Amino acid sequence: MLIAIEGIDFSGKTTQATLLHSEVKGELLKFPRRENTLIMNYLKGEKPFCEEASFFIFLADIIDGIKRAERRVESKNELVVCDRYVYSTVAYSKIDVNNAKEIVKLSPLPKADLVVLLDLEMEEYKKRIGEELDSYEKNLNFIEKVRENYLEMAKEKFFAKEWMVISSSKGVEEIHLEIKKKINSLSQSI
Ligand code: ATM
Repeated sequence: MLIAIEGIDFSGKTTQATLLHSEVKGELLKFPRRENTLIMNYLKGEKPFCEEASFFIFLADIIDGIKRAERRVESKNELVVCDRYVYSTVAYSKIDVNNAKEIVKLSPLPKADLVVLLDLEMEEYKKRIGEELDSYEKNLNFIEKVRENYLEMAKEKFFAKEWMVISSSKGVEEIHLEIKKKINSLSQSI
């Protein structure tokens, strides 16, 4: 099974993905992969490629990572937990979002069995970035757009068997239990 944990920065994705992975049989994949120096350099502000190309490079990173975990993705008894998946590629896309969705649908990637969207409201986001606000403030409009893109995908149930939206303002344990409950109900219905 493939479970994607999604959301804007500071929404608690890594905490939830790690917690879930620690309790189930399977694998944890974090995208973009840290060993992908091309992407890491891009995220550091270097310009190894243009913004439009970034969509395809992030997508290629995911395709390669998922291909290597294919056997587990197809297994009913193992969970591949992704800390970000193609929903990030669409939500953060520097190309038109509708085109981005069409390209994802045409890609060789599997749909997630469940997407967990940890939804963080902008006011709470500003509080969580705290002293880093100055460096991020210029990006607030972009982050707001990313959040809207995520909520739109959840509404459309884009490219996944199930979506669940959970408020990031809930406690870590409460969110974790909600996710586990949902996965248990999905496993029983497979
Ligand atoms: P993490 O901090 O979760 O590792 O993600 C790094 C950035 O990569 C994140 N940016 N911010 N804020 C989201 C971005 N990203 C994309 O733009 N496209 C993608 O396909 C993925 C997986 C991440």
